[in-house]
Amino acid sequence: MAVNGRDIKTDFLKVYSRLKADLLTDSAFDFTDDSRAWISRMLDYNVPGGKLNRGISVVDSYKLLREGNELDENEFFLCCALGWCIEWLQAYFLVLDDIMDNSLTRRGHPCWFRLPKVGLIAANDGILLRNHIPRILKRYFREKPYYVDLLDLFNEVEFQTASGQMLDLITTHEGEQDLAKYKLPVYRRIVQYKTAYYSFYLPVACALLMSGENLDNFVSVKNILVEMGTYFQVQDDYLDCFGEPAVIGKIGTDIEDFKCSWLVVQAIERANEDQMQLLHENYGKTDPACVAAVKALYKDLDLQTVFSKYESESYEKLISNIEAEPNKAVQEVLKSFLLKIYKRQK
Ligand code: GPP
Ligand code: MG
Ligand code: MG
Ligand code: MG
Repeated sequence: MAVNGRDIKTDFLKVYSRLKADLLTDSAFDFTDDSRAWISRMLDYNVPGGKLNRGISVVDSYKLLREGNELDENEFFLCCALGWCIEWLQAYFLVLDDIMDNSLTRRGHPCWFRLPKVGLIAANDGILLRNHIPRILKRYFREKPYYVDLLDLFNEVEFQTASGQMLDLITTHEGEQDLAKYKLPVYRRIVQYKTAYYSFYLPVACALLMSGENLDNFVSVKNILVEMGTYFQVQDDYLDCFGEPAVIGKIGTDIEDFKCSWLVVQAIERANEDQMQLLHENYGKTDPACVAAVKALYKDLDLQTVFSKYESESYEKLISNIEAEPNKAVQEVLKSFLLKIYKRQK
């Protein structure tokens, strides 16, 4: 195993195979051939096919926190296992989010629930994916002094994400659709909870716990990561409309779903009366002509330029907050995370 350097993705994926094999031989359940085949296929379809940024960030962050001291094989494995727990969490969220958002594709393939043999079995698969995380943690971390903190961290972040998802969903309620409430503070609250904690804070918090740190001492780091996560979701919203489905691996549904997207918030801030009228008539409709009218309005309002400006301003602000952090290794962790997402196309 190439413990330090070179092809981390290959080594990271090897750990996936080991964790999957563990789960398929978990003695707490008496597997039949069919159930083992189902889980095997469900995991391969939903867990490893993404960018793996969140998972690999645990390994990268831990290495930086060690400031050049090489990781031994076991430490490398443990970092990867924690990284995979985040990828499992992500798979669980996405399987369910795609049902809730009525999405068509994910990572370049039909959403799991769209497969004819799957349908709403996907809801239970989501629950199973979620339950795999404490199975992995128990097997490899039970004896660690930070085991309870780790469990608590995953539980808290899951709670925050589900709460953010609730905010995302109840603002789009049929019959109560109201563009007037789509203002920036409402937006920021939704995305902080639904995306930022699990995508940005969680990987770094895992690396800190493994390094023996107390998370209470890293409040400013958490704030920076939550800000970075907000920037990441703004990119996600932008790409939902202006990204290339072949590149982002999914077809956007935010306009059809009446989402409180960063784009619609910006449009509402800038629209004149006629343009507001157009939004009221077309936002949240599945008719492709309505979707096209909203996209045309976004172009008229030059939201692509507004986004570019937001992107460079966020970057500058984040860099200056990072540079104010006293600990150099922590600065490096935060910068490496930011560089992974700055100007991303997918
Ligand atoms: C991203 O929203 C947020 C999530 C995937 C969290 C889901 C949380 C649950 C508790 C199910 P999104 O809908 O914009 O993501 P995407 O664009 O990838 O569908
Ligand atoms: Mg969603
Ligand atoms: Mg979605
Ligand atoms: Mg999205």
